[in-house]
Amino acid sequence: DEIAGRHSYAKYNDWNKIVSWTEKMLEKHPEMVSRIKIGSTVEDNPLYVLKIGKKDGERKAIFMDCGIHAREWVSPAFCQWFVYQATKSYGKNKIMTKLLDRMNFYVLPVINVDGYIWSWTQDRMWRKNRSRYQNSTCIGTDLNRNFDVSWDSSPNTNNPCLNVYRGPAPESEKETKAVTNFIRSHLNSIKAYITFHSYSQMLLIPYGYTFKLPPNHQDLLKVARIATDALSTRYETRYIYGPIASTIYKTSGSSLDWAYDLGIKHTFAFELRDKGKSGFLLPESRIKPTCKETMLSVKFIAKYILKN
Ligand code: ING
Ligand code: ZN
Repeated sequence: DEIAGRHSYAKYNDWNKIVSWTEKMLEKHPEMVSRIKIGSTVEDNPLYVLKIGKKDGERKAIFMDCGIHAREWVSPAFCQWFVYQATKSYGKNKIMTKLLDRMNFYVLPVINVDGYIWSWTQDRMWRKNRSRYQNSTCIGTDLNRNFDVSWDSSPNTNNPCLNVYRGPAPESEKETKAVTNFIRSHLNSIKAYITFHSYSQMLLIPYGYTFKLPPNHQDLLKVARIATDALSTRYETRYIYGPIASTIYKTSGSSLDWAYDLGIKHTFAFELRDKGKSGFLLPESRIKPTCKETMLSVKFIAKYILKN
């Protein structure tokens, strides 16, 4: 509405603005964008995936999600930017045109919709979703500990009052279930999985639940190195890269490890800007630069997936 203002790529957009933005993308690019409702949240908000690219036939695909953690606002901002830039540069930018001719991108702009709304209306530092379980007065499950991969193997994740609560069972959360069902049913085409968090300036690869390295570690490490090099070309932003466990910390039940062990051999997690100065409260003036540099990285990963 008038008072709240319009959707902007240079600002953080609330959930209502993001929903109407998905509609705008559909209207603007009907031949290139479709919207799939993959499920709904605990509070009955819709979970929308935007499919970008040609609509006919089966193509290689990359699945990307943003906003698994409520307070990491620059993450959904990137997913919106990605859809905008990709559709806008089709037919103009040679690389993007080739990518969209030959592959599909599935973009989930906000997974944790209920938490995102809560972070706008009640608690800016909220991380988890908003589910409740009878045996605790504490609210919320950390969706990035709720996936069915070494679930419950790290300390503290069994405490409903902590930020890393794993939930009462693997895939107990509707948001997790919606994503895993969608990915499982598109496993033939999905060749890469990319998830966006903030903050720390890192590009993470498997594993989080073990210090063991996956069979194609060298490959993933090389892609991560070149992707972070590409990112830094724009503003010299420094990213570090490496396996989750040795680069940030050990984690169990993460979406990245789950997707990898399901058979998607190229999985990446971005920890976007910054390194802690503003942390989750990254100023709006930093949104566009963050998105522009990250785009270079994602484009490189997509080119690599197309070739290999
Ligand atoms: N960090 C992530 C977290 O879930 C992470 C780190 C990313 C772990 C990907 C596993 C997989 O703790 C933040 N900031 O949320
Ligand atoms: Zn996060």
